[in-house]
Amino acid sequence: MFNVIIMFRFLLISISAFVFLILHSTSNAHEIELGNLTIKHPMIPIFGSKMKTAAGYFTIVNKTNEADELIMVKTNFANAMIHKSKIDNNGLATMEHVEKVLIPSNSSVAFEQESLHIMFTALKEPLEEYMDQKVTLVFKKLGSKEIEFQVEKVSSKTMNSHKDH
Ligand SMILES: [Cu+2]
Repeated sequence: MFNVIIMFRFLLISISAFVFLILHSTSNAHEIELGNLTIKHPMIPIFGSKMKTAAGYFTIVNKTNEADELIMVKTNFANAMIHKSKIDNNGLATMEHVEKVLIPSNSSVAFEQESLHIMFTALKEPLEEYMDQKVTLVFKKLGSKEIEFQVEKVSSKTMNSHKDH
């Protein structure tokens, strides 16, 4: 009888953990429809309160038969530009400024770690978790679109590519 109670408790805990996971992942996976393009999960990871720079990540999905281009990024809270990380011949991680990013038809482009990202420098004030930040993405065809980026605390172990710049 005692065992049954323990099992029942265990089952309840598992179910609530499962429900929590589902709720959590849906709230993380926010998508913004911009007509021809969809922006998936725009986010800025933060590692602490002393960051002088930050990076923005998201995925742009283009389900149409027409390509577009991301030609500029703007924000009030920092200087923003498009960067691409790469590994140089000496095996060191570097990054370069990218003028524009082609969003081909019927495909998606991921801004993610060790790849494309929005580089934020000269932050006007520290980024804080849950204080979402507005970023304007300027597309050649679609025009200017203001997006809310979720500021999310992450451990430097899971995302350390931007600790050093
Ligand atoms: Cu960068």
